[in-house]
Amino acid sequence: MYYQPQFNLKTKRITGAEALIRWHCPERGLILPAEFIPLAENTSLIFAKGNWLLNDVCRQIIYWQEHNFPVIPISINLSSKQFSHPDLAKDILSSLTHYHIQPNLLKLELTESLLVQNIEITIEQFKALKSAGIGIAIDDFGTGYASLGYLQRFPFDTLKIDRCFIENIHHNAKNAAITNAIINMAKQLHFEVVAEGVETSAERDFLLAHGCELIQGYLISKPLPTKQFRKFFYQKLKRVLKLTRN
Ligand code: G
Ligand code: MN
Repeated sequence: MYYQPQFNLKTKRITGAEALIRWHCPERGLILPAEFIPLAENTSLIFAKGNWLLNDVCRQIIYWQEHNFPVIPISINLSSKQFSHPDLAKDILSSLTHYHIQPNLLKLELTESLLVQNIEITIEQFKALKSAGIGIAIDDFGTGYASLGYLQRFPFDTLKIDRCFIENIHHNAKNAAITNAIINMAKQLHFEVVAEGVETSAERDFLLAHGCELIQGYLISKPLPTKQFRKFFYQKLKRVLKLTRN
């Protein structure tokens, strides 16, 4: 598992992280989830993987807690098979109970294309997860086939703007218009809004000027293995403490 920080541009602090699975294949090197998750989904492997991933993240949260490291909410991405599984809410809640983890330390990310399938079955499960205190984010917002009606019916807390709209936002008038509309809508609906795939300081400055304080992307950091992630966290924290002292 790798962890990519989410960063608040106003407070200059890391406010969370997204857990991202990576496969180091002895023959082919690093393989990204876009390639191996669809393969796993076509077999029943994904159920095993989904539970492994959740439990691995839980163990990591516990490890950080036990070692007095700052604990921040961790987001995980749900796959389509996991999403439509009738025991989804039960399995997630029982993992949290098993590891004694506060539900507000976990966030679930769902892509729009997941929502379009099985909406009626899953809406109840997500209401249960949300009322337990787990955060729910809509991922890659703007690229799938979901209608705005999903925003009204589904219990989201966070909206993540897809990186295709963030790219070159300071030069691309269409991207700027779409992103501004998403930011404004998210604010009025009282969702937290996160810009994904921020790669340049010009993109960052544009987002901050237009009211989007939370960002994720290579400008802040690539996804990191756990030890490097923690090191990075402390480096950022040191910098904030220095700034506030001066
Ligand atoms: O769909 P989702 O947002 O979960 O995708 C996360 C993926 O995006 C990860 O594989 C991660 O490595 C990649 N990613 C994260 N930040 C950036 C970025 O700034 N630029 C690009 N091109 N990819 C990114
Ligand atoms: Mn995601």
